[in-house]
Amino acid sequence: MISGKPPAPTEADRLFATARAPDDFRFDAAVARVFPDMIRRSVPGYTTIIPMIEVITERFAQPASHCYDLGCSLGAATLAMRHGIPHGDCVLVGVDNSAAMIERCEHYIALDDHPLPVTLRCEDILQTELKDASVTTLNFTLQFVPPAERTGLLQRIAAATRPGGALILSEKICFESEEEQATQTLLHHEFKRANGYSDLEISQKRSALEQVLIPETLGAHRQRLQAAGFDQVMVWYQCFNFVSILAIKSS
Ligand code: GEK
Repeated sequence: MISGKPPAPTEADRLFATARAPDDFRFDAAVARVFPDMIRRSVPGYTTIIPMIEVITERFAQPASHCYDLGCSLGAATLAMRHGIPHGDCVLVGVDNSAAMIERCEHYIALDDHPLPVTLRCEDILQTELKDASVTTLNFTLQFVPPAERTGLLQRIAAATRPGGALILSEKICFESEEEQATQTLLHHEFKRANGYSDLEISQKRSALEQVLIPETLGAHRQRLQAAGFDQVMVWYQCFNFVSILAIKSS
């Protein structure tokens, strides 16, 4: 039975509701406060992906291994992993470089009564020591890592992963076909409208993310994961321009 409960929205996201000077998006205290509401209303499939991380973790977590949630924000995926890990001797680590996120994450982890300890680290995932891993999650985090650093990070994750272990990689993607790009973007914006965001909110958020969230094609992700050392790479979820990939290291 799926038992992890992600942080519930307490404050509505109105951050882009009024006209503001153009500025790059940052994971600061204002974003951390509204984050549960923001991510549910902005990322198609997020509310399905989180409970499925629990299911996938249960299948791939190995006894006495490390499990990592890289870019954990408020700990939604960390909590899903905690509830999915069937071994009491696993080490579960959540990492985020936003102090505002980690502070709130500590609160949500403390509210959850599962006995498996969680170690939270406020640091850049590019600096995180990774070892003896069975499950690693990058749930909409890699897209914020500078493109030139992505290969090195995935190589380090693959090298740290035990045979039979897995990486769950969720990302916003872009498309080679201009037509598909236009249609999927339109559908994503319709999803946001249906969730109560105005045209002003959608366009201001889009501009703020332009230099910060750099999506890549599914083909680029597949190729890099295979080159990094994952033997099976499969899309297990897609909704519009958002996907989640399961990458398994079999040898
Ligand atoms: C969830 N996984 O709810 N090092 C550490 N953290 C980083 C880095 C970095 N280099 N770059 C970005 N972050 C979460 C959602 S949100 C996705 C992840 C989104 C962190 C950043 O501070 C933020 O908390 C998170 O990655 C991305 O399942 O907002 O679309």
